[in-house]
Amino acid sequence: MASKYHNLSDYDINSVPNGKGMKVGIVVSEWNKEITGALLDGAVNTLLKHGVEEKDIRVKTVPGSFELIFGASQMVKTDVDAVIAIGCVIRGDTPHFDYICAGATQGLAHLNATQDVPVIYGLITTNDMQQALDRCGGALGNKGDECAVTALKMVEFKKNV
Ligand code: DLZ
Repeated sequence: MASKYHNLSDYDINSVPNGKGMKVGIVVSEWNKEITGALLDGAVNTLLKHGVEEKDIRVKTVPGSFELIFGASQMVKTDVDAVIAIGCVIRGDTPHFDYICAGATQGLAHLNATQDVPVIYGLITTNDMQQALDRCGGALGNKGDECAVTALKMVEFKKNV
């Protein structure tokens, strides 16, 4: 589970389906923009690398991670094959962190279980800024890459299930 034992950008390139013709929506939170922007870049670059065309990647921003639920719930109603929700919540001095993390996670999990389009969990929840930097292109890779690969695999899964 711990990312410190796993580089988020490491994957077997041969196991990733070709994304040509797949449409992917990305909902990205503006909070901690430095982090979410880097996660977004990772996701987009990985999708392009695996054949998704630029015109088939739709990016929309929402104010904070809590709004990822509404953003993703709208995005799944469009013609996309998968939705990636990208956000970053960094622990502060109050329990707010726990409520946002729990709310966003439960909301996204609910969508994933009830809608016809896979919703990929690209929310990073960290104790401090350094842990977030490590996971958006730093020492532990980029969770955006991981989400893009997961999206392609889940679209393929749905095709074959
Ligand atoms: C309010 C808030 C706080 C304190 N921290 C974060 C954060 O670290 N990451 C994040 O994505 N959003 C944060 N927010 C904003 C909430 O997600 C949400 O936008 C507001 O509570 C309004 O619904």
